[in-house]
Amino acid sequence: MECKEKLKKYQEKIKEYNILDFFRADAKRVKNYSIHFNDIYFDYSKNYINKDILNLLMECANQNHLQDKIKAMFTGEKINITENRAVLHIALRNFSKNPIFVDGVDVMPKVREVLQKMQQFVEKVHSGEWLGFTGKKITDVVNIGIGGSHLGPAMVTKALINYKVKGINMHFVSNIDADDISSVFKKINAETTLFIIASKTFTTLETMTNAHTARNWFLSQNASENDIQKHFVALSTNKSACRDFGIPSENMFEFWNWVGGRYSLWSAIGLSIALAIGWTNFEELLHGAYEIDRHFEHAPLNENIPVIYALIGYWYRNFWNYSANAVIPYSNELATLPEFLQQLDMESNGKYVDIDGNIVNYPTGQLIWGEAGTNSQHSFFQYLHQGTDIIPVDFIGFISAFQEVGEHHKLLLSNMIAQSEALMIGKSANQVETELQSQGLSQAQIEKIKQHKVFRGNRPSNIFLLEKLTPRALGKIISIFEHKVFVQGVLWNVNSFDQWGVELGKQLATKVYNEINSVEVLNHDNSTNYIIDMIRNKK
Ligand code: G6Q
Repeated sequence: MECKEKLKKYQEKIKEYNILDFFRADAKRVKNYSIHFNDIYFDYSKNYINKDILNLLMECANQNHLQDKIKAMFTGEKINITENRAVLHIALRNFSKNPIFVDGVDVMPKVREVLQKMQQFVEKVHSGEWLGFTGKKITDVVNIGIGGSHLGPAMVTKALINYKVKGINMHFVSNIDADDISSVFKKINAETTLFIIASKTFTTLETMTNAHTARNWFLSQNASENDIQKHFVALSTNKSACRDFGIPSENMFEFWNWVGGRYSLWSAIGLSIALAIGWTNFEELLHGAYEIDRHFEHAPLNENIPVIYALIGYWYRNFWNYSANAVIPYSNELATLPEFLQQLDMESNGKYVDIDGNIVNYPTGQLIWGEAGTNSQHSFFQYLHQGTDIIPVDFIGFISAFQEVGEHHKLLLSNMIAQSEALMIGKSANQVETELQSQGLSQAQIEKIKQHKVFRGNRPSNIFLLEKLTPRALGKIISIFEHKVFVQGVLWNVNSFDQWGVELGKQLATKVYNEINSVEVLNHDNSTNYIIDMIRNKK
């Protein structure tokens, strides 16, 4: 029998079990279902899993040649088959001396060269050697990019706010809605502002529109064309488009087509991060990711954090039919991590065609969502505790705060621990009854409200606990998620590295835009025609 058949049978068998039964059956469950790796503690004991299930999940991973595929990624094979590209974000943080070849050429010297150029630039800006057109030091950096050229840098910069370099204010513009860039213009001075145009292709409509608006605004502030080179830099794979925009090659930080947009914060796309937190901290971020890369590549599957994490997600998606997964960081700085993960996970694995071009007959991908704790406890946690759907939850916490203020941090962590426990143990009718009796309610009153206060529990969760939210720790967290997405892509047999849904949007908008600006007869469906007409006529 195939592993999938066996897992289906297993699910049938244990679907009425309670996670607590697993704890009762195994006094060492926590030890057996958790991994310590350097400063990361990953507790996956509160799940519907046992050794048999994990073994079957590994069997599925082996059937899909997981280890060969990990090797293929790390050695630069062109695993992104629809774009005929290697997938080498791991090369961007490869601190070993080992070469990595693409088409017979070692990519590492170029990677190091760009990192060095970035470092020199960052240090010049911070030291004041790099000056604006009136001889003033740079105080504001505006990153203009979208999707993969925005979400990672914006998330990391916010997450590491405690490491922020003094005297540099960061701004991120992504939306084509003019309100986004206009609000930034109100806060900056052209003489002391550096614009970073971050776009892998340098053709993305939103980014190029914002970039031209920024350029026009800059020129309207008593600056000349010649001054552009002091205030605009580009992060891209498209040298000629950067030149056409007026950015000379010295101001261009290159990366390569084997860096996927949503995996690009480690590349030149991370320039805004390095400007925000300083070069050493940026390198620390890369080192964190590198540590996990080594772990992912070499640890046995049953001790491998991204692998186990991915297998559990696959188990729920494909055998329990849970289509969503909440990620809740108990850290205000990490509030935008779920947003970043939405792109990473959903753009990578939201695919109904497998790698061989067949329509799949099983679910793939999942709805990733979340928000920082404790805020989310006061919004959607109700749904997690008593909603009709079960949503597995992944908690992320840190033992120490960056700055301890009174009892805040202990209270924050207490909430995380209590939520994870409550999701599992729930609250029985008997407990509710005793509680209500002690409050002096009559039996009739108790019967009326009792059921509303019962929590069935038995809702699974994982906990990631790290020492502190440092650049290195964040690098590790992101890398765990990247590799988890990879493993799930292997299990689903999809290409996790293309994004035709995004490309579709890029094409469609241009066509509609041209039609809005013309009087030609429209050939869409009636709903689309009518709305285009309304915009044309502004009514
Ligand atoms: C990411 C996607 C997508 C991309 C943006 C921006 O993996 O490809 O989100 O990052 O569309 O693209 P550019 O960097 O080319 O402007």
